[in-house]
Amino acid sequence: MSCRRGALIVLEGVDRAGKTTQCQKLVQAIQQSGRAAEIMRFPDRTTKIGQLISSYLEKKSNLEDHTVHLLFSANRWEMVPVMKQKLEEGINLVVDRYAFSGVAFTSAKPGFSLEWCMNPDVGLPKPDLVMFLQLNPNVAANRGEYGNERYETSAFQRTVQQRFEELMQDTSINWKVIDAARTIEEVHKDIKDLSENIISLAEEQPVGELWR
Ligand code: Z5A
Repeated sequence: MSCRRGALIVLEGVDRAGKTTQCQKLVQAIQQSGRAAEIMRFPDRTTKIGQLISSYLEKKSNLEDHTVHLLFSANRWEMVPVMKQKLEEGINLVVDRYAFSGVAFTSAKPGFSLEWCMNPDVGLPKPDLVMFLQLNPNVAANRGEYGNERYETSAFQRTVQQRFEELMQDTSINWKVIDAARTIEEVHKDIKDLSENIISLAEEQPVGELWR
């Protein structure tokens, strides 16, 4: 019997919504249920492209806005062979930010349309489920100060949130909005329940292509 494929599950959200915390808890929960699961995150700062991005985010270097957008996309494309192989092997991938962050952050800059920003990511492996961790900026503020990286200002993050809301109008994507203002365990329970359903459904279907 051929191996059933893994599900591609993405967590998105604004700064400090709890994406990393929840990705780690979800991977543990899937593994405890006896299935394979791994975490991935974008940007993946370990590759050469990822190091260029990391230096830009840390404000150690400047890059032209179109250029850095394409680098974020290239950083996803360079991981596609690995992602496809893992999914085919039956490993469930839990991904901390994906193309939706790419579009939301660049299109929050002046002069960038959603359409232009989406184009480089057309055809990436399509997530079976995208959970958006919704968090009011005032609640996020109680989780500590913004860091020193580029984009970590409240005005920019508000525009990013609006762009995410526009992206969530797209019914070709399986979006689920999660109230991230609750306790870590309450948020985790919702994420785990939604993921369990999608893991069973995804087993029966081929991996789709994003925005195609
Ligand atoms: N970016 C881009 O421009 N283009 C792209 O294509 C991509 C990304 C993919 C990468 O940041 C930056 O790159 C990001 C988008 C841009 N810029 N910004 N802003 P990153 O991925 O390296 O880091 P991050 O995604 O910004 O991390 P984060 O948003 O700051 O954190 P988070 O993952 O959402 O949250 P967390 O680390 O799990 O939790 C934050 C704190 O809150 C921590 O102390 C937790 O213990 C606490 N926490 C978590 N959950 C709760 C609950 N439920 N209650 C109370 N406290 C909680």
